[in-house]
Amino acid sequence: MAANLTPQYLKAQEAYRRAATADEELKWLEVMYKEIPKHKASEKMQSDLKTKISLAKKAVEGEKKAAANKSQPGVSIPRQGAGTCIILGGPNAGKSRLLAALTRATPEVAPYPYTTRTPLPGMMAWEDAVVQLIDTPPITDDLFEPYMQGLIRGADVALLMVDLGSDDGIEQCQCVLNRLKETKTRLARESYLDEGDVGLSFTQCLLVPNKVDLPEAADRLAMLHEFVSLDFAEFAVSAEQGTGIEELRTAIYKSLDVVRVYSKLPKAKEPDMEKPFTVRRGRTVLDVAEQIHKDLATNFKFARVWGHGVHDGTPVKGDHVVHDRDIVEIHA
Ligand SMILES: Nc1nc2c(ncn2[C@@H]2O[C@H](COP(=O)(O)OP(=O)(O)O)[C@@H](O)[C@H]2O)c(=O)[nH]1
Ligand SMILES: [Mg+2]
Repeated sequence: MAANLTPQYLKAQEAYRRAATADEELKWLEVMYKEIPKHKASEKMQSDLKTKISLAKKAVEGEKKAAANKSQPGVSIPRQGAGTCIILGGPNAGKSRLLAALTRATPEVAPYPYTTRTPLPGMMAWEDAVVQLIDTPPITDDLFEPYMQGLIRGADVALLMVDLGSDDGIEQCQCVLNRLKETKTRLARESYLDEGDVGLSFTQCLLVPNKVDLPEAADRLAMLHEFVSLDFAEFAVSAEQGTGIEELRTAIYKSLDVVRVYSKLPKAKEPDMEKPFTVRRGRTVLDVAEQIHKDLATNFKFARVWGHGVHDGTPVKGDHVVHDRDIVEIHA
């Protein structure tokens, strides 16, 4: 990119991509505008941002009016763990069964559609890290809950489940994609923000054909490949019998692209190896400090790191990039 964008700008841009409301969009656009380097090379970006800010302001007004007319209560689920994965699909695809297979949550699983009426989170373990999964009501021609867009944008990854146990499974999967095409929230191989279109946000998606244990599943999977052009990484499973479930578990964790870091208190002899902190790959000890406590980042002096490329608690500055399984001791 022409303009030298700061880490603060990039973080705000990522938050903007995930914004579930116009209010949030406006907040992050304003941070992006504040953070963008003001020079010739970034003039076009600056004026684009100004346009987006004024559009967002109008949208905020619209939202206020809608709220005053009291339409639907919003649904927001506090983020937990190393990242959030939302389970999507048509009716009976096995979304709830998959949540039950990957977590200790106990959603209602039933052989009839529309059992799941509200989003239900559960925590999925991967080694010593945990990922938040969210089971959701189906998306169909008749049903597309208004809060779903916000949940999808806010998620780090989405699973699009396909019911290989029914002749309607492929069409129902296509229907989910069609409904999303009517909105500014879409699925793609990677998460990104379409800079050319205001608010058009893509969430990374894994395709999960389910019920491979059934005899007709193989033929239906071949049909899915033939008739639906999908560019997602694919993990076929049987949520009921466990086939492919561990591969999917690992793929979900890996898709977050985070590293685990263990913290050690300056006075403690040993680090806390029980529960890692997680930050995006490429992030720094300062980002780790922020995760632990806001004050720790504000008052950061230096850190000692044990791990990749550093030995014996080498002192490092805030911009030192952390690696998976590093031990970090922060001094403030
Ligand atoms: N044979 C088979 N049936 C499954 C599998 N996963 C889910 N089911 C069944 O499909 C039906 C719908 O499952 P459910 O999880 O409630 O679907 P949801 O509507 O997408 O949440 C239930 O009867 C499940 O027992 C699977 O892997 N194999
Ligand atoms: Mg369900």
